[in-house]
Parts: sequence; C-alpha cells; structure tokens
Amino acid sequence: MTLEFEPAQLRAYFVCGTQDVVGRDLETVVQTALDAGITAFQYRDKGASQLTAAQRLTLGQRLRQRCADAHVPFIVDDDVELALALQADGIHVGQSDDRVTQVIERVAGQLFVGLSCSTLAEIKVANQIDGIAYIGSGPIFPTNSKADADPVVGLAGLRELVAASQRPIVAIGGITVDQLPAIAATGAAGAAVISMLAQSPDMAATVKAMLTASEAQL
Ligand code: TZP
Ligand code: MG
Repeated sequence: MTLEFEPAQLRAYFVCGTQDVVGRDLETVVQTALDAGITAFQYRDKGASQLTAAQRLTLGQRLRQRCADAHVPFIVDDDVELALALQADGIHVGQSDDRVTQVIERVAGQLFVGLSCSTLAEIKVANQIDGIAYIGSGPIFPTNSKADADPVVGLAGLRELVAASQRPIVAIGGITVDQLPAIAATGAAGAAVISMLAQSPDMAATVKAMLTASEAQL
C-alpha cells in the first residue's frame, strides 16, 4: 500500500543518505526522525555515498519498511527504478535528471512525483505538466550538502516562486531553525532539510519547530 500525496506531508520533510551521517547508522537516524514526527522522508543516497547498488537496495528496503510502519511517505531521489523496486510512495527528480514527463509516465498510478524548480521559468513549465504533486525549490540559502546546487534563491526569490506555482512548494537548502518562520511566511508548504535534522542534538525539538512554523501558515 502506498500513501497518496497530501501537501501537509511537506511540513517537516527530512532528506538523508549515508553520505550525510558518516560514522553513524542511517537507519537509527531515520527512526529517530520518524519518532520525532517528520512528515516525509526522502532517501537520497548519492554524492560521497560509498554504497554499492545492492547495499542501497537492501538499506532502502529497511528504510521503506520503517516509513511504512510510521505512515510517513517514503520518497526516493532521482532513481526511478530504485523507487519502483522499493515500492516507494514518491519519486523526486531534478531538472537535470530524467525528463519529468517520462518519469510521470513510468510511475503513473504507483508513485507521486516531486520536481525541483529554482527559477520562475521552471515553475511556469511545471504548471503546464499534469501529474506533478509538489515542487522543491532551492537552495534558499548556501548549503554544504549538495555539491552541484543551483544559485541561491533567497527568501524573496522563494516568495516569487510560491506565488507563481500552482503546486505546493517545499523549500530546501541551508535552512536553520531560526529561518523557519521566514520560510513559512513566504507561503511555502514546508521545509526540506538534511543538516538541520541529521545534525540536530534534539530531533524532537527540531521537528516541533518545523511543525510549529508551518502550522502558523495553515
Ligand atoms: N537540493 C537543494 S539544496 C539541497 C538539496 C538536496 C541540500 C539541502 O541540505 P541542507 O543540509 O539542508 O542544506
Ligand atoms: Mg536530482
């Protein structure tokens, strides 16, 4: 059983892979985040990850099960075949990944689709495409977690993207607890974070801050 997309799932969106928790166990980190109340998890194992494809599949199965048990959507970054193999709830693709229209066709009826858009032009194109559940926009601020990140969008830029988009937007990139109210004030449906949660000394408090900030906008 896969979960249907709902915009509220974007409120406390955790993105993580083994490269983001070096020296620690990703499964434990994800379980702690689930227990803390994250509303979505994206498995993004890439960049400096040392895993083989087989290890990624095995770990993915375990993470997928933990998300299912917690009734939290499990979303796979980029890799459509991995997402299908894991019976994920969603797939997230960037502008430079497989063409989003092909991905939508490939996963139709099985997975919801998220698309990264960092410019107004990309939002306008996305508005014309049926089958996109949500948009991820960023980096809002400078980030150390993505080597090939687009130029920084900023809060004013995010506000423009939100105004132009017909789909809910989750903001990503360099987001810290202090910035959550400002992110929410742009009309974004939520925040997607790596470091803020992966390196949080108190995940319950960090997730609560994410939920409180997005609650104020509902
Ligand atoms: N896409 C745009 S910025 C980014 C991704 C995956 C990295 C976000 O990581 P952090 O640590 O929350 O800045
Ligand atoms: Mg990508």
